[in-house]
Amino acid sequence: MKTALVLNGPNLNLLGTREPAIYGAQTLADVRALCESACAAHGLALDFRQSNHEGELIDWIHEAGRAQAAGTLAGVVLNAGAYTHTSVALHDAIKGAGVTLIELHISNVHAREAFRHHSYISPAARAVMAGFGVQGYALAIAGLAGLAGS
Ligand code: CA2
Repeated sequence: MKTALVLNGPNLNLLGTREPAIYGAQTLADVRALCESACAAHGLALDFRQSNHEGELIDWIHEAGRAQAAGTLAGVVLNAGAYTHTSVALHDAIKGAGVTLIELHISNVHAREAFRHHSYISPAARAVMAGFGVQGYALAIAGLAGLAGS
């Protein structure tokens, strides 16, 4: 059984505590449970992580590249949070790792402030999903399973 790695970036540990009009009322623990169900439905194991540190996210993407090359990983779903709009380093990490990665956003970033309209992740991602709320995580896992043929 292959694994889906779901990575969450800065401040996503605050989900469900503030800004419910934008991000909904569900916590990151709820999102993990939703991802567990989605992975189970698609015959995937789940590895679910969150970090507020750019370098840690980069290390995890490198690890994912090695795991995918070894045949144990289906790919990555990445909500890079605000690093989406700032991080050339994450862009380079995704390219360098050669990993199949789906960029995910809970909110429709294109309907928000102009500074959220540009993503450094998108050119390195296999697919992009935004605006489905936390349900987008399940949709992205289904998409990853389809790409991986599981
Ligand atoms: O819509 C998304 O998923 C975002 O990636 C979320 C990021 C934001 O910077 C991106 O532009 C879009 C923010 C994550 C922080 O989430 C919070 C949740 C509750 C309270 C405060 C922050």
